[in-house]
Amino acid sequence: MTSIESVAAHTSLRFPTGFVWGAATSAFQIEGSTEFGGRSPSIWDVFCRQEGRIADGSDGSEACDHYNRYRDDVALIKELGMDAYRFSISWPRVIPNGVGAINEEGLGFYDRLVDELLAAGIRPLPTLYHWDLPQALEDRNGWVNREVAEAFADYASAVVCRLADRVDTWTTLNEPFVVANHGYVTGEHAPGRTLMADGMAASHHLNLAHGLAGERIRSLAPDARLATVLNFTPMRPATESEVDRLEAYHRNNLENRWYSDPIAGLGYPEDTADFYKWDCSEVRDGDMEVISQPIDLLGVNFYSRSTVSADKSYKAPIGTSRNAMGWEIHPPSLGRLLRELHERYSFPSFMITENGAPMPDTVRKAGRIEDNDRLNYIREHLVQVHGAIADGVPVEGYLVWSLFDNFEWAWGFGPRFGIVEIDYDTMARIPKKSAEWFSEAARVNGFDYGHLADPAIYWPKKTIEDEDDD
Ligand code: IFM
Repeated sequence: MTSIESVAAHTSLRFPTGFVWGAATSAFQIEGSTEFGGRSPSIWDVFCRQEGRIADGSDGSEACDHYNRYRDDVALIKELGMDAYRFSISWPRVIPNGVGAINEEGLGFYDRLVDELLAAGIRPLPTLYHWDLPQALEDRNGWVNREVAEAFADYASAVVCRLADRVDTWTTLNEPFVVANHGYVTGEHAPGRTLMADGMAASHHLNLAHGLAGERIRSLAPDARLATVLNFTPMRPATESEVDRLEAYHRNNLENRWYSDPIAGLGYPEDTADFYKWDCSEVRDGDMEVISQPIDLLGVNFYSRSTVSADKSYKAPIGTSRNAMGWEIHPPSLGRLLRELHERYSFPSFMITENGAPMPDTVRKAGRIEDNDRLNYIREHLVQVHGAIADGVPVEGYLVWSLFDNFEWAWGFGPRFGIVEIDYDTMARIPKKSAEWFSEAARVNGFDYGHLADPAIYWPKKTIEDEDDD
């Protein structure tokens, strides 16, 4: 990366040459056509059919109909001037039984998508697993079963063999914490299971899956870069009480370090394993070495921070700025997080692989949604990224979540994260004001920003330790 000018005196932010501007989606959230092209049911198809699981009773069978409209969608991404597009590959489309025969029609879809992107000058950034486990593998105990990690490596090999000549960066998993926690502990996500011990076993097998697939990627595509995508939610205790601090400490270890620490060779935070009563019996000799092979890029998904209390009835104070799903909006936490990740780990590079917000999207002018709130959210977070880069954190790009309004898992289609509106009646794609702003920012590799007279907005490094968190 080229050097970046000192930011404090400027009102015009410019990112380093080559900074990547793009958008992200995932297969189940946008593709639809879940019963076509030889795809088998995933855990999400089954979960959606269970009474009460999805807030609006919806499912992913149509979603944004991207499976049929991918050519137009790629044209739109190009029109928006994006450098890269992050999407996920659906395991049940490619290997319907989870193991064994490859479904040519399914793999062919991603082959064509990658070609279409490249022809449009857009860099494809595929993620191999974004939550849609083939149900056939859940029937064998899902991620609680070690064999699923091995099956994932075989699936990864099949995809990499086919696309390696056109993909420069392979991402193994998206947000394994959410997979293990929401899927196996709280039950709010598919497969809807609720046992802490299962969640802990799943977490190790997800780490192992990353490692085993990583080995395959290294041998099949030696020139490609290996990446994984983790979500980070900085934690702060609600009060200074010992119990709140302890709760925040272990939650932080479980949500924010459980995947990155082992990859960085630091192992699992042991006291937190004890706290959650995990005896580590799933960890076999050699696993931690497989998991800790070097990665080239850590994808950072960031949305919010959490205020943690040991008191389950704790309610955050009214007045905090929140998105339409109630998540606190706190951009400085992103700048701080990036500096902390860089200090803690020696990963060569970071990319913001998801950041964005569901907003009410009620104001419309001349047929277009005037989403100033989303635009501000994105801009304020980009300011933080810029500040972190200025402090030496190697952040190579920013991908907004999401390109489209889409299926927001247990929330259904209610929350709208897109910078492009989807009219679900007509499937029309209508760029919102934030999309136009983002497109211009991508074009000039930055944006004008009015408040830089206040350098504190950058969360300068020297104040990390002693800042007051408000
Ligand atoms: O929609 C999800 C995405 O699939 C994973 N990261 C968080 C997003 C918003 O909840």
